[in-house]
Amino acid sequence: MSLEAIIFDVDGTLSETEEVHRAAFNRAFRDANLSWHWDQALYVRLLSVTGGKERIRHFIDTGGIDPAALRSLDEDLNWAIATLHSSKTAHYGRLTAQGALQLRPGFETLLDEARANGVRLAIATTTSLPNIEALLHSALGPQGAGCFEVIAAGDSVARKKPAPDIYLSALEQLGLSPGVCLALEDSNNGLRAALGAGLATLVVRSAYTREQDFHGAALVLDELEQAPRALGTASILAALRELHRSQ
Ligand code: XBP
Ligand code: MG
Repeated sequence: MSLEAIIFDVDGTLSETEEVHRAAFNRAFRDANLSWHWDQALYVRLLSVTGGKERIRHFIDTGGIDPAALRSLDEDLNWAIATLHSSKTAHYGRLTAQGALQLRPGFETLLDEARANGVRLAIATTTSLPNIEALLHSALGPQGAGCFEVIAAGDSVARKKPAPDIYLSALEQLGLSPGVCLALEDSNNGLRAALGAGLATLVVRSAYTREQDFHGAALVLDELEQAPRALGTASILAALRELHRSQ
């Protein structure tokens, strides 16, 4: 079966976004007069929980804060977390609009090659749609989001990665079986989600996931642009076709 579609993770895969997410979380906490500050050492642990709202809740539930700070939040904790997360998303959009992010090496080339050769493109991500649109607009221009035929994102499914739900949603919207697709991921959570949906997966390690376990990946690279050399092909798309064929 030939490769008909490529399904991309966003954060850490398309772009090294997590430092901008981390800055956005900290600005939202500051705006809410919370003394919370997520440094890199803490954030690498918190990233084991996918989803920004779920991550904030995990931080609260695992005792990361003093009870006084909790009392400063709305009595409806879920409402308070949702409000904090909306503020964070607004900060992320502003930081991204200021040019804080670009695509990782090789990704824009792959998008161009895929579109020129009729390979369909989709996104399956835990992050929220405004964040995706902000990233793609900043990195690819006003037509950026239009590159992708399907964008399966965030709260559109009941269970976030490592559950396979978001990849199953992308496959359903594409109308394709996993056997004619390839997933690109950067994290153990994302890899497990893609494998759970039956997708062969290429992993490109990212800054926050470099030490994670990628057992089950079809191939693990430090950068996508290494794929042609790793697979003996002339282009990145040809490398992904070869990787898909060999699975
Ligand atoms: C990564 C995530 C997201 C981001 C933060 O998603 O788990 O939660 O860290 O974005 P993926 P939100 O790797 O699947 O793209 O605050 O919008 O969740
Ligand atoms: Mg990711």
